[in-house]
Amino acid sequence: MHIITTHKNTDFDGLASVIAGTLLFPGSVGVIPKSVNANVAKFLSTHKTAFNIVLPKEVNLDEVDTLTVVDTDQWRRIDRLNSLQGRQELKINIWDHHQNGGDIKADFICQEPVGATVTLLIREMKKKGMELNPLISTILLIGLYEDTGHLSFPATRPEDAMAAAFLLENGADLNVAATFLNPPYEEIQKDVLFTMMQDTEKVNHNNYTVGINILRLEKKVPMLAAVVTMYRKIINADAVFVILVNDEASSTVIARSGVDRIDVGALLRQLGGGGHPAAASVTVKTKDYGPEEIKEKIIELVRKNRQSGAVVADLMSFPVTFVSPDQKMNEVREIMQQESIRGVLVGTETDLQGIIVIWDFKKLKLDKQWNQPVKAFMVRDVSVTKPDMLASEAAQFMVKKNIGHLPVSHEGKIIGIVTRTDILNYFYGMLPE
Ligand SMILES: [Mn+2]
Repeated sequence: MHIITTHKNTDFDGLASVIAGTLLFPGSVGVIPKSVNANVAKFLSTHKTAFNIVLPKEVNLDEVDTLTVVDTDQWRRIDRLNSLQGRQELKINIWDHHQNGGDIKADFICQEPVGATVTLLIREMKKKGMELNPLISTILLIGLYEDTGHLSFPATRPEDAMAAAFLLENGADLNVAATFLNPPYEEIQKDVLFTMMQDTEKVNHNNYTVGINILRLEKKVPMLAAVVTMYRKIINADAVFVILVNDEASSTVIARSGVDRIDVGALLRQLGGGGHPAAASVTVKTKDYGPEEIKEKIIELVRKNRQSGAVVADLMSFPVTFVSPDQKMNEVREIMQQESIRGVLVGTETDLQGIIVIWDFKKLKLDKQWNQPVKAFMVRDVSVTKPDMLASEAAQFMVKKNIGHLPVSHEGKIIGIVTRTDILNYFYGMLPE
């Protein structure tokens, strides 16, 4: 018997991947954990019979000879199948898009950093030339959209979009998908959102804002993760961490990020959790850390977070062209034309006196002014940066100051210059060789 299962607290990507697996591998049975997310439970309550899926307790584990695990690679995340661990002659397959390095040792692994696990299974379906009915296409699309934020999360890959196209071609129903993806907010969710907004503590660090919140709820709130996503947008934070006190024994942290530089998955992994750069969670036992300690820990992690992003030294141009303050304007213009640059620095590496950029030429109204020295037209108040400043921060600084050239100073010497072109190249991933 071949069973296909996924992680506990099953989300739509997990469910969709199991269902895709049962179609790809004829004769297999999907095993859905007892605990599933609230919106998945709602979906299953009306759709369960349409699929070849059962609960773990309905499986006779003695008959299992093949185990396929989707959307996780960790034993502790799957439900009640632990007795299979270490069984001789059990064939194990993994299909996953997480990069956690889990402890399930598999005979076959398809693990790639796409936006949703179901994308990897859809690739296989396309290869086999399978056609899907609208119901199957719709549930697979819900999984794909949930994990990629409707193809908008930074982890989304081109193949996710092509998988979505395949599902739409096969009749996926966007109206049905929307009902499950955007459940209506009810009074209970609004109350929680309001409570979170009132108690937010904001931490500013390295030009980004992080909201942190300890939440004690009297009863379980469905769709809390969706509320946290909305909460981040409403308080306009780059990332949020909501510490939900479950009971005396444990708390669960739900984190959301809207920027590349704060990878909440990486941050929460340091507390034993997991997830993606944009969405992650962890459950912490109170005997390890109480809610207040978790908060301190998160603030510490946020302050230590030095995202691996490029720094100014990685993208600056050098060597830098300097002209003397007495150089005539027509000579300066010629130098800029020859070198195809839009600005030059005035002075020397160790004595920066000013900058002149192509826009400053507009100050020259009369022909004879082209014979005057550059010092008469240059801008004297020049902002400089350091080589270890984050590229994204340099970009923000240049936008704020409305400047196109930012000289880079190291130990009293100008060693390079960052231009708008350098910044654009960086943000579009076109770093020079
Ligand atoms: Mn997933």
